[in-house]
Amino acid sequence: MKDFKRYTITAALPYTNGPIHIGHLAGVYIPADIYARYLRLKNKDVLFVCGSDEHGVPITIKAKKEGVSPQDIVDRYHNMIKTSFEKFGIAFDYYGRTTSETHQKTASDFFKTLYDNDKFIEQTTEQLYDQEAQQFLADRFVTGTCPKCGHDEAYGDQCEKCGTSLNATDLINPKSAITGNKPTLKTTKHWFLPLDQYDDFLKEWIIKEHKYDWKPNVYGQCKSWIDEGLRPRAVTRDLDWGISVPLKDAEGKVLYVWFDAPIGYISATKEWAEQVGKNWKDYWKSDDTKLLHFIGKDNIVFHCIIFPCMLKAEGSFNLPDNVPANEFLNLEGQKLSTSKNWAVWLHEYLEDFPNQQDVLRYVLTANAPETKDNDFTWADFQARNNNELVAIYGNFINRVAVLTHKYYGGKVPQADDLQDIDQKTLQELKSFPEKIGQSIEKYRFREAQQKLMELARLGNKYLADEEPWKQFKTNPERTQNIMFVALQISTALAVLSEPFLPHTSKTLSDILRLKTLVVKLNWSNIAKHDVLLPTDHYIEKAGLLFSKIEDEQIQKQLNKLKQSKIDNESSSQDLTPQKEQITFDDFSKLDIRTGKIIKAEKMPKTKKLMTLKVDIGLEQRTIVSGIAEYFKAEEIIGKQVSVVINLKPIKLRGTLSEGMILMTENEKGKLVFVNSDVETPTGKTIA
Ligand code: B3M
Ligand code: ZN
Repeated sequence: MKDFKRYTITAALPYTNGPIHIGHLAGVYIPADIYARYLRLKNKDVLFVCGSDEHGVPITIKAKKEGVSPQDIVDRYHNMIKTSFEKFGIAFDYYGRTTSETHQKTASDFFKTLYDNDKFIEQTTEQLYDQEAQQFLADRFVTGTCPKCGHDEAYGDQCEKCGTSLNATDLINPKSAITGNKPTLKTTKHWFLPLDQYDDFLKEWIIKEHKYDWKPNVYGQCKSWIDEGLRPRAVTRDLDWGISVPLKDAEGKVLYVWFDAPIGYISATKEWAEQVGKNWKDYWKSDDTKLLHFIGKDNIVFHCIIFPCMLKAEGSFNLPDNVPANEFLNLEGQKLSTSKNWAVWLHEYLEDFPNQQDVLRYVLTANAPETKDNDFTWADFQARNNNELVAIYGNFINRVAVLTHKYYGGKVPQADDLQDIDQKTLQELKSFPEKIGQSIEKYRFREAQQKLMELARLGNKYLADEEPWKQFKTNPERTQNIMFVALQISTALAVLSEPFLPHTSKTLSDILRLKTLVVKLNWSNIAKHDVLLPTDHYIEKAGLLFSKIEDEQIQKQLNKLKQSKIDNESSSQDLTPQKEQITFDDFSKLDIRTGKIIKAEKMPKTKKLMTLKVDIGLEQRTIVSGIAEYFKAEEIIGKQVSVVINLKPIKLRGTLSEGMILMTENEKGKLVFVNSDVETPTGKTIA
């Protein structure tokens, strides 16, 4: 990695229209935080900024829905989001907001500079208009079908499915998000950034210069947009919430949110520099500063094409060196959705798993959607905690601390007879900072964290192989050497865990009392010292680093999601029963038993029918069921099912069917058997 003097790291400014969830953390903030913490541990000059994106239509829509002002909305969520970040240890140097005075002025001046230098085209065009709401429809005020990929909920400025940036008039079958009406057209004047004039610049800068160092998902998207040809893009809007266009003839017009928001990184830098007495320009205009934007994939076009063109047009700013965008995280196989409450909200997580922020950080990094969309499941969360953090990392540290106290009253023992295995282990330990660092520098955070866990594994295995607890009575000297080595590994683990598991690293550093060491350990000096924790250094008693997560805790989370699903279904679907009401007496006439399918055959010459033999305890029944389109015979043999056994037998295609198997739909809309292990949200029967 070229040695830069300074690093300016930005993380996408979240819209302040709701709390944040695991998708935000996994996609943007954890990777950015790992990177920033790593560089700080290497004693680099790092500025890590973020802030609230407080303009734009998402906020206005939320305010309209609640009948409050946009300012009320941003005030509410700004604090909530900021607090969530702090609690999860996302260590920004500064967290700003785009409603701040500095930002208003910075964004306004930026626009004015481009205007004064003739960088815009002024154009009066026909734009979408909602007659009833008396409002122009741009951005998220209008949805329609994406002309590129056919996604039917594309927004007026972007399709989030394929990432393409759009003009509202490009949408097929546009619909107002305010009234649901079909928009009309009305003329209005706006200022456009002629992206087409930046074609040569983008081809040189992205396609040539960044072909190999940008992630393939980022590079690929950019290349295809550039290849298709870019068009001028309006940077102003007819809206009443935003930064006023600083021109005389621009009454009622504001800057497009994607014009002002990225400038928010610069304003945040100015506010931070003012506070800490630095020069903000060093972080944005100096050749030896590396600029990095951490974002989610839906923000690629804005950070790789539009913002760089703005910076280029202005002329005095650095361009980003890299834009390591992640793909999306799904939850239990389904797209995260704020409106459907299909999410794990950070503030709610903390209520259910207090002080377990690092577990979530760990799991989200282990499953980070770095190269493709990825899935978060509660079962995986539990398994990774119990089998990796508790069983490997926690177990190792616990043994080391407990035995050090038991054998040596908490003091690091003398080691003057290190054997080959000890030397080898200490040597291996020294390779970790470099190994982990290499992955971080390539933005491969999953891989980096796996390597960190290899260090914990190394420690755990070393103790298990050397068995100091067995040696203690007969060979106390050997035990001293083993414990000495184990304590060195623990120390390296405390330091190297910091970017990934900051809370754990702090607890472990406190146990080891690293602050009291003469040499302050960091990423760069671990490999340089033969002894990290010297003989006679006193350590505290073991504190619990991780605790087991029980099945009930996981079930509670799954139930929450199930409830969201039910709430959604009942609000979005007509749940009026399709059949006549029945009484309890009617229902209790049904004799339902559990049985096991012992034989299954598709009925010849039929599409849907399958002949089943079901064992219901005292007898076996033949049942003809209409499930052949959904299941293969061999898949269902041995399955537990619920059977109505007192249904009047009926002959179907010559076979007497002596009952009915109960079926339902699972949460993915798939047909499944009703059995004793499955709880059914909706009851549906087919014969
Ligand atoms: N607020 C979009 C988002 O939250 C937008 C990012 C701005 S970064 C300058 O996804
Ligand atoms: Zn699309």
